[in-house]
Amino acid sequence: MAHEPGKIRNVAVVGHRGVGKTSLVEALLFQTGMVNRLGTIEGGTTVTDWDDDEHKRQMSLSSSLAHLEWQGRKINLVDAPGDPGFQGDAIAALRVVEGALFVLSGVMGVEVGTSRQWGRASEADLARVLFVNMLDRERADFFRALASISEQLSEKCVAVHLPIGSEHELTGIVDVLHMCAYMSPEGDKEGDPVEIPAEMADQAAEYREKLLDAVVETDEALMERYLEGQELDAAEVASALKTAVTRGEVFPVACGVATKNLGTHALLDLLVEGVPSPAKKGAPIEIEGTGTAAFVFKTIADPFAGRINLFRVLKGTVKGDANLANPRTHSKERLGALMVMQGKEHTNENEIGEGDLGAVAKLKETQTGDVLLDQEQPVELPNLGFPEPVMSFAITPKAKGDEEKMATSLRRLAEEDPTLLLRRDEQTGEQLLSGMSQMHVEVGVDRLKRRFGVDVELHPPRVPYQESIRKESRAHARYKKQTGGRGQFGDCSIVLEPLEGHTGYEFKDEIVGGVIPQSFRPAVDKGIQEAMLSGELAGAPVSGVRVRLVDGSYHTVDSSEMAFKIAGSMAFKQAYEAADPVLLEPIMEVEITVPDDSVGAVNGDLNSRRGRLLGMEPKGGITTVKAEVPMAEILTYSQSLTSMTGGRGDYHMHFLRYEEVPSHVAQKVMEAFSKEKEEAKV
Ligand SMILES: Nc1nc2c(ncn2[C@@H]2O[C@H](COP(=O)(O)OP(=O)(O)OP(=O)(O)O)[C@@H](O)[C@H]2O)c(=O)[nH]1
Ligand SMILES: [Mg+2]
Repeated sequence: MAHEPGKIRNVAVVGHRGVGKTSLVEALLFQTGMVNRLGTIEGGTTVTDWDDDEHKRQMSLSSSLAHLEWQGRKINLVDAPGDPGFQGDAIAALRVVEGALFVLSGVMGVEVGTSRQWGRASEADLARVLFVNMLDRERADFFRALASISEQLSEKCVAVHLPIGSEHELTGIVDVLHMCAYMSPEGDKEGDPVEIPAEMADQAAEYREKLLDAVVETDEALMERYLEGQELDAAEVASALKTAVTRGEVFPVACGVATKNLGTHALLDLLVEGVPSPAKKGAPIEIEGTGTAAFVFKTIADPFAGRINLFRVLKGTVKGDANLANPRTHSKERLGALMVMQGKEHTNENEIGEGDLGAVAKLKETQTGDVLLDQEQPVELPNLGFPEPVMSFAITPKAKGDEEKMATSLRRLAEEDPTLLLRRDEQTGEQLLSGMSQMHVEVGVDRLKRRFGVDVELHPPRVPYQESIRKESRAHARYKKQTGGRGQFGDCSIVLEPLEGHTGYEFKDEIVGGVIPQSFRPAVDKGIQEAMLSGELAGAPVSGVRVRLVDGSYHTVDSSEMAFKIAGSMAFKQAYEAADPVLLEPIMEVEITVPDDSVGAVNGDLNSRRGRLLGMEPKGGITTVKAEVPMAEILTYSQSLTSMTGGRGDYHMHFLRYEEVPSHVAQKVMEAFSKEKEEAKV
């Protein structure tokens, strides 16, 4: 039986890396009896971190789906990875839900990842509930975290729960909405609410007042009565809060300890009350004019079960064994059994109703980002806005002959994760695997081996240098071979001129009086273009050159296209040497987000990478640094940033333009090139 859309809550669990999202999902499942014991990250026993690679690294690497029942509602939880390398999954998760549960560390407060996800949740206009976790840890401080939340995320964030005690003496939480308390179950099921301990009475009253202030702010009628000094009853406040939260006018801040299952009872209440149902909010992605529509937000490439697609029903009811159209591939997909996922486990269902999340296995071509419709019609596919990969490695199979297998397996991994990209660099000829971080690419490599049995090696990629010229030059070349029979004769004079910005190529035919017949002139051009593919400095392609073909001569019998091609290439090489050739390198624009206290280290480091600072934007403890940095210097930045910021930094970059390489650096590149050439000869 499908669930009524009004009784469903879809929640993406997001936040910075390692703040306890997966542990919290586990606690919620445990509290509601979906699992019988509270699994742990350390034991590799949580429902939503089920992959071997996740166990090995003790972190989430992809989104995982779970569900539970509370107060007669079905809550779907999408446990998203916090690491920026895997943010593609978090981005997609935020597109299929009505609400986001932001988990924060009580020690760290708001972090780079929190702010970034918050921005995305704002764009999607989601209801948001916050949970300050890890309050049992040393140096955890709920009120400090709360201050960072209201300063850096939104002033509309307001505490609804308070800790009783702190750090290792934390004994429970107070719920100032329902004016009750929960004592720490220390890993057991949380019991029913109890009375607020006497020593907490004043603080509870103070925060109750703050909560009321925030709530009446959103409700005029209530505000009037409140100002007149009338007592507002609990049900009224709860209902006004509920409305405000569902509309995104108030963001309640809860707290607790995921690993002890403290705070889950009150949190579940908040999710049911605060997150709007699909019936209330309407589909997060609009598809016009169709009866049934589902959106695939995640694809899992499993070598045994085949491909599994996780989807959200946008409209209508998806039935098992239905034939649905995929407008991207213009093909029909026959659905097999439908599944409701609980981590890696599933139960079969006959149908998945509107607003619900489900899964289906073994579709032929459907992948992340696709929609499935009851009938084919042109639709604009929702743009998930995945960021561009920021770093690339050259990838080669360890065993010769595995190239094809490597490519097909990587293509399957890319279906699962569109931010993992395999492409061939036309210039360097290398296969490049690009991803969002070094770890992201390395996890891809682990999966290649584990799932597809392909062993590969990663190397830093070659920098796609270019070459160009800085002044005009002229050369004359004659290619002549006359040794019995038909000979070869080509002869030309050319002038090279630099083009603006070191880009482009122009060929100007300025031959007068037919000193080279019309039919041979294109051959000169061709010869030059071939010579330009590999410049003399570092074997890099030459650009930014205008060639004028100004003079030449020919022989009625011996001249041929081939001879003029060779003459053109010879002339170019001569002229190039005289034209003050220069090496060009790609410059990247880099945007780095780091905690304020790392800005000094990061800027110093950029300086040593020949970076140019473009600007800095501090915002509530986190600074965005923009800079231009040569690609050659930033190939392995991921590791350095992690060590400079203790894993709290994040960056992305894109290609900007080519620039001349400073001569002392160019010297080294050229030396390396000639050494390589020597070695190749041996
Ligand atoms: N002391 C304490 N440790 C916690 C708490 N919650 C989680 N942890 C620990 O923190 C670590 C990270 O927990 P996860 O649940 O994997 O965090 P996450 O946010 O899912 O991490 P990613 O998905 O990788 O971003 C694990 O070692 C947990 O045992 C908590 O409330 N208190
Ligand atoms: Mg996790």
